[in-house]
Amino acid sequence: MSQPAAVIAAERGSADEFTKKLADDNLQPLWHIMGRIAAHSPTRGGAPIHWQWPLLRGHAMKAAEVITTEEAERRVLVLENPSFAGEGRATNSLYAGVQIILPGEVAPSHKHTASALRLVMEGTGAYTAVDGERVIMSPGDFIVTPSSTFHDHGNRADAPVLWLDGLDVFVVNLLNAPFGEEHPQSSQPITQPDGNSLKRFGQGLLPYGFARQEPRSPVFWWPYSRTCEALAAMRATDPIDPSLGLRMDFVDPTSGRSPFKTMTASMSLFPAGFRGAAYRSVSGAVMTVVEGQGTVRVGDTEWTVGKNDVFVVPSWNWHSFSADEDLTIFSFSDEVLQRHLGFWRDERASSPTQGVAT
Ligand code: 1HN
Repeated sequence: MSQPAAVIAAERGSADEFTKKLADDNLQPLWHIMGRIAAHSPTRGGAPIHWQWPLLRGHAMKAAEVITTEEAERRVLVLENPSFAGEGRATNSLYAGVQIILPGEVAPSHKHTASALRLVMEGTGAYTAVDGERVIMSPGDFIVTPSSTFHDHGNRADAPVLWLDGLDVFVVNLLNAPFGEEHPQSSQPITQPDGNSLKRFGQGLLPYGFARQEPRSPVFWWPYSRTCEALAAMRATDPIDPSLGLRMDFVDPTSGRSPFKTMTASMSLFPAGFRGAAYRSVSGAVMTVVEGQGTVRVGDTEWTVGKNDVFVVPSWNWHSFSADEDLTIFSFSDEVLQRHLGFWRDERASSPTQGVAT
């Protein structure tokens, strides 16, 4: 039998009072927050967002006029998802930024728990030094800085160098595990020939007695020329995935696994004429166009994307790619971490229009 409105209101009032009393004692009724803390599907991946390269590059060049790398420590424009205003997140779990370093500059050496990746966007001849070794950067190169390794950057060329940074800082912060330290010298001492680790550990050979230092990848540079060769070989022989095109994941050649425990990075080629089927996974991703131009659809948003544009495909958002010319896209996400935890899932559209707003 239904109760009179006055009785319901009185009960509601005493329930509100009860909730307030609980809060005073640092208690919460689970029935008020359960939907929020244990949702039935992902809702907090942030918004789909697209930054065009001319805008990013223009702001980065301006930043280079207003602050030095020494002052800034790292001169980076953080790609912030508007759903996480003020938090510096690109997705719920990933950090992304565009870094610029001018000729003659040094970004001083430091180390931190967070792992970092770089994808070179413009300019040749800057370097990243990791653990006593430098790699010389060229566009399209993929470079990693493993957790807690000293790293610094410098530009010995005659033009600015810009790259995309990706870090797992929000995973580290979630677990409240950040530690960091400046190196006593702004450029760490170099003890190895440039690019030596790729030669020693990246050829399907290992020095006799090699012992892995988990979780550190001994290779930290994947030159774009090699990535292109791998993709071209894949294109010649392999079927093209209807959603993912031709995708190669970057791996530590000594383990066959992602160079990080937290982030998966990949390079995908969508051959000219590709019309991708909709796809979604629980790992939100940050992507950038390395070569070509195409169309990306995320839910009911569609972007024309060109070289060095950066965009975010949030977790569990249906998305698809089309390419009128060969389109090469770099992507990073938390896929490897979610797979390890047993959380990972993906879904493919069962009809060509699924996930596409009408
Ligand atoms: C960092 O160390 C770099 O080394 C770039 O280039 C961006 C963002 C947050 C924390 C550390 C770099 C970073 C960062």
